[in-house]
Amino acid sequence: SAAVNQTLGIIGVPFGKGQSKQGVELAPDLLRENKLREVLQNGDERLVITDYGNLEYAVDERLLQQQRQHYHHIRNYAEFMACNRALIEQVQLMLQKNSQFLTIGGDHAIGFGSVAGHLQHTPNLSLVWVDAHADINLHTTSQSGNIHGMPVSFLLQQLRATWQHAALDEIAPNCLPKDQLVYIGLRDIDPYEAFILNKFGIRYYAMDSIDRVGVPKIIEMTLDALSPQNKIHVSFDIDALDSNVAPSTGTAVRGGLTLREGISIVEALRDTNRVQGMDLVEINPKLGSESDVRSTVESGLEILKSMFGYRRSGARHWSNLDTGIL
Ligand code: HAR
Ligand code: MN
Ligand code: MN
Ligand code: MN
Repeated sequence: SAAVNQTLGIIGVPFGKGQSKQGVELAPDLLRENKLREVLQNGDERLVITDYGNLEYAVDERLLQQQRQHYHHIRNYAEFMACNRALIEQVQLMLQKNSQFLTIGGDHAIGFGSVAGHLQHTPNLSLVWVDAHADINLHTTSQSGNIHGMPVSFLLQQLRATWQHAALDEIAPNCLPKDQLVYIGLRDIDPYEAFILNKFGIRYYAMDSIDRVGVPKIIEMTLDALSPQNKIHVSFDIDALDSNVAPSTGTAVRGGLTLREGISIVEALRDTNRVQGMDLVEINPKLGSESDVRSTVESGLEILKSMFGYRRSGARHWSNLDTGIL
């Protein structure tokens, strides 16, 4: 691999108001307590990690007014926008100083700010959304009112008009064309989400496709679909993994990716050397038993370490070792 140092910025986003279960806001600090930094470092001194702590934000009157006038039927719109507005700025700061960044949620509502911030720094971006859910509801289609089921609709060029009162052009003028999005792992799509995915011809590889052709073929089709020149953002919802390896999450769905399939997807994307940003979201340590929480955190860390350094085929920095021993 390249001799240049790899620099990674980490931001924790303890935001849980995109859904209604307590606990998801504890995940960034819990991962840190479980040696996030050491796991990512994996003994490779060429990886320089900067942890920017947890994101702070403030709600203002204008957002409250947007909520009252236009978005009162979805929960916590103003908080969502305030948090994501801050995250959009934070991601750009991290990319000015680092070659890559990692956003740790929090619920998946923060996928909007993380990807939108990335798009403002790097307009030619592709997005791989690994999830059991499509998270593409509009405020007019959501059955739950939970905004973690909507972030993708804020990102896509073709859906932006549905958020006409959100002033998206002010906080995030660059958006994502629908052909630069691929979903992997879906298995719980709302009827109106299915309508949207099919109306716009958005590429999605649901679990049935993965069962038919396997992960290597899914990755091949994913990379064929995305512009080869583009950087890549990987937004990884822990509930993409099967609930037997990631039980502590707010909307667990059975029949998901095995941990090996998850690792395999992340490794293949990493090996393009084009991944510039990643999210890990929806770990909720208040759900399930102590051992459920432990296995969910361990699975999350396995996914992250495969993206940022660790290789099942042996550490990449072996060639830098002192080989005087032989
Ligand atoms: N589609 C459902 C809704 O809109 C469930 C969304 C659940 N989302 C997440 N993130 N857990 O993927 O409410
Ligand atoms: Mn999600
Ligand atoms: Mn999900
Ligand atoms: Mn607009």
